[in-house]
Amino acid sequence: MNRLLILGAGGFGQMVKETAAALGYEEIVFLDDAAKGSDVIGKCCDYLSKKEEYPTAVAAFGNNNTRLYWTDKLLEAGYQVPAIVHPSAVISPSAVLGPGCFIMQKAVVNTHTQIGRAALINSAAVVDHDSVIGYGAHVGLGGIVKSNCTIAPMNRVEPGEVIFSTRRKIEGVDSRALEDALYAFGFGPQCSYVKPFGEGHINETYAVYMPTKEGKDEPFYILQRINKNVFKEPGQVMENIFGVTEFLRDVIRMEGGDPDRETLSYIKTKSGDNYFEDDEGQPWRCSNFITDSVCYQMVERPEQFYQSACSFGHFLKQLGQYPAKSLHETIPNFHDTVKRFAAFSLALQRDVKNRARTCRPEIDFVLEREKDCGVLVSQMEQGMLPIRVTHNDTKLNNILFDAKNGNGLCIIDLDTIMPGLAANDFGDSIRFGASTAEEDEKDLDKVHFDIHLYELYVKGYLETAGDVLTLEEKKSLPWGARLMTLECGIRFLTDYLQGDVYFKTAYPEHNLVRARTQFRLVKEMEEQFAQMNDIVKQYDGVEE
Ligand code: ADP
Ligand code: GN1
Ligand code: MG
Repeated sequence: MNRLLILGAGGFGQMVKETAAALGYEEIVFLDDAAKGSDVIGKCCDYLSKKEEYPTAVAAFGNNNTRLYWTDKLLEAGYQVPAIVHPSAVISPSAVLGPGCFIMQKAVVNTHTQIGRAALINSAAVVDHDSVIGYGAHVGLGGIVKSNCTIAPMNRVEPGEVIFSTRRKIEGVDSRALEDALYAFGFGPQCSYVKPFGEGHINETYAVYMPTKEGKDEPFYILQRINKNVFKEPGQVMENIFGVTEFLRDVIRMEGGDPDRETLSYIKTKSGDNYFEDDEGQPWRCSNFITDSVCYQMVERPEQFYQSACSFGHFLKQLGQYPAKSLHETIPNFHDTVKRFAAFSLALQRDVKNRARTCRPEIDFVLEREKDCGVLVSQMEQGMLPIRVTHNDTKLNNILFDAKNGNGLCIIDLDTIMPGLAANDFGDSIRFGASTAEEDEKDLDKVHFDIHLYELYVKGYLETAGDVLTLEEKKSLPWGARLMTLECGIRFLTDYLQGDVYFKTAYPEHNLVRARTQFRLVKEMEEQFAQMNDIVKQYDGVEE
């Protein structure tokens, strides 16, 4: 016979008895210290002696401490202690119910919830999805525990009370703003941990790790705080990025590629915005993490540089039909080298950190090249060079390579997509990638312009984009390399003079060290300029 022993014959005990009867228990008896009646067969302390006759028992006390205490005693004694669920309650099959818990009439226990042992979910209460009710806790009559909440063990939710989502502590989160951003994109309840990622000079980048079905943690998203000092209008940056990436998805699909891996997919906040603004007014955005990809700080094998040329050449073509007029200028005059020179002159004149005396040779290097700064700007102003949709920050670490086959996979860091010159995109890649050392190498003897890498890049770029570039544009490429390198050096030196207000730095001379490597490369490009021009001629596809 199906028998149940109930400890506690008070009001709640009687409710449990009725529930047990509805569940099909045929003989239901009580142990109680005070109550009398034909169905009370002893005191609670007699429980050990009843096990053989009644191997199934629960502790039905309204008081949390008493209910938990006796539930644990029954479990210790080896009783079967079931969860008692009223037939009118609605329980998700994915909910996990602990021993000796009670789910009363018309209660709702939603998906992926956990109800601890001896917890009580009273009549008409609701526990929404992904919430956890600790052992011995009580959700009172009609109480509502919203999704993703945790009710601590032994706590009480009052009748009719509504509990709003509580936040978990996420490992790696060291600021309120980062936590707010994670929750704004909806990752808070699941996220395993976050950690700083990448080596960009501008934004603050984090990889967001989530649990997989196999129980491992993997990076699923890239969360970035956009540098508002650099990008004054983050809304415009994100409008550009959403526009371009959504356009690219269609192009990639038409090419037969994989739109989820060959371009970034940006994710909106839970309230549908392109980015999240934290309490301090700082903008955060989020994209998918491209798995099985590699990012290089320096060319490791020449083939990689050829691949990067093909990727950037292809990118230029993919955006050939993008409505350039719809793009916002996210950093005004970004590659106007003449204006960059003017900004440098002003910083030098002000010399707010008294640093000019520490970098005289570098200052002279720039001053001697004032005229060069105007070469491409004037060609553009004369209409000799077409304005295209360009990336404007084409360094090697703004491409992800496919870890499996080594091919260029996805162009990232789309903040500076703006109307611009192909020569600048070409040139910025050369500046960074055709160097024998990293951008901040202190030993200048290690820093050289590698003309073989340059040739590989010319080859890849013209093989992919050569059919859309005009002859004048092709001829402008070597100047692009010289001027992007000079301009970047000028920008590093300007920032050094201004006290490191723009680029991230790791030590006080970091920007000066960077400027020096750029000027070393410029000097070597100047020495080999005739050869640089010849190489472009060799691949420009024009019959002599
Ligand atoms: P910054 O403007 O600071 O350079 P980036 O957008 O280039 O910021 O990101 C910094 C680094 O983070 C990149 O160089 C790359 O290593 C990594 N990264 C960025 N986005 C992704 C992504 N979606 N998937 C994988 N790695 C990424
Ligand atoms: C910055 O964001 P990141 O690190 O990819 C900079 C580029 C410079 C580069 C020098 C928006 O690129 O213009 O060429 O550092 N980006 C911006 O390494 O200023
Ligand atoms: Mg970058």
